Amino acid sequence: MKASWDIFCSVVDNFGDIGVTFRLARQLVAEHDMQVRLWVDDLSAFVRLCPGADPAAEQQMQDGVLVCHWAKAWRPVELPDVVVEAFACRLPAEYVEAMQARQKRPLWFNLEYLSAEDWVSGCHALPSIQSSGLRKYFFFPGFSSKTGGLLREAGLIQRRQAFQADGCAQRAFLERLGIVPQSDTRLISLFAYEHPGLGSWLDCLAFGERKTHLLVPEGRILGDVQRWLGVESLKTGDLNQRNALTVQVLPFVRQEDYDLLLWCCEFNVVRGEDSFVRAQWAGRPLIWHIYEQDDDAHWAKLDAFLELYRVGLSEGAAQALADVWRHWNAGQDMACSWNALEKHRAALASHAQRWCLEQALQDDLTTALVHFYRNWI
Ligand code: TRH
Repeated sequence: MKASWDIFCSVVDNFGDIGVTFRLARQLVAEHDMQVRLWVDDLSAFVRLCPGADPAAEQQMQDGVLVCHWAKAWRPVELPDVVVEAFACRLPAEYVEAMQARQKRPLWFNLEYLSAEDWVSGCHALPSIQSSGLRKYFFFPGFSSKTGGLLREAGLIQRRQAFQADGCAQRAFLERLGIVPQSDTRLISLFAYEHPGLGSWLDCLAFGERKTHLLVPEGRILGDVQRWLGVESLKTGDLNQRNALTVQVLPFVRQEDYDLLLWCCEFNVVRGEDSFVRAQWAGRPLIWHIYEQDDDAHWAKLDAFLELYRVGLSEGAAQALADVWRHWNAGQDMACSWNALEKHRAALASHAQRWCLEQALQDDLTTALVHFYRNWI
């Protein structure tokens, strides 16, 4: 009989919470033959990632996952074998009571946010005894074999490599989004939070030596782009050119298509958690716009990742990359750091490939969760 999993997702803001949990749910079904319910409190965020979905449905089947609306008033359900509480979202009290009352208790995970910090490997997979007496295991995604690894579907890297070697497939995909790539122009994608210094980066691209076609999915950065362009409005499909820079606004596409977009681009600006990981699997250089935390905890996370990522880069390239990421995340002027980074383009491109292949040697996060479950029963 298939093991059953409940994954709970509370959408804090943005798309990362639902992006990660839906990805995990689909992979459990597709690759591990699990039966999965995904409980989501805000289906409107889900519909953006999965355009065929119904924002009003109490329950719906999407890619083999039973997606259920997590309503405030909890109605009892049959308990599964495994419960994943994503990002400490707090399970319904009645649900926890039911877990406690059951003779064979489910395995309970808290799936944590991604971090490259050292302490993560010491805390990964440790149980914590709850006041209810139940054990909750803290499962940390991460970049070393002492963590739970990263979400990565089977065959992803091979599919990505084949796509990047196939110009026709790339052109057909880009055409579907209304993009006409030019052979003398590089593609860069931009998915980021607001950035007061963005104009300085766009200036660099507009007055740079190489032509750039910047692809901007609808989202929070559009206001800054619009201000720099000096246009009254900016909507999906708009195309504006300023010297060497063409800016095109794209629709927010389904997750699978967002991967293809990253794979087509020479450089990607990504944010949060899930797009950050997907850009690494794209094997191309990136800027990470990290999700800002109230207590500035994100700076330690950014530095911890840079510390890992820089291994194998020359001192100059590592410094240029760190400067660009820090300036971007501080909302500062980008001119000096970006121009310095451009000089290391080739080295950063081969490094991104190496990093991706190295990371892909580890078990993926879903497989790690399933192994843990199998060892636990
Ligand atoms: O949307 P985010 O900023 O989410 C954030 C982070 O996860 C952060 O860690 C968390 O604390 C906060 O939310 C609450 O960035 P992220 O994680 O990259 O999620 C975006 C998702 O949207 C990802 O699954 C990729 C997907 N996406 C598409 O499916 N289509 C698109 O066109 C784009 C641009 C993104």
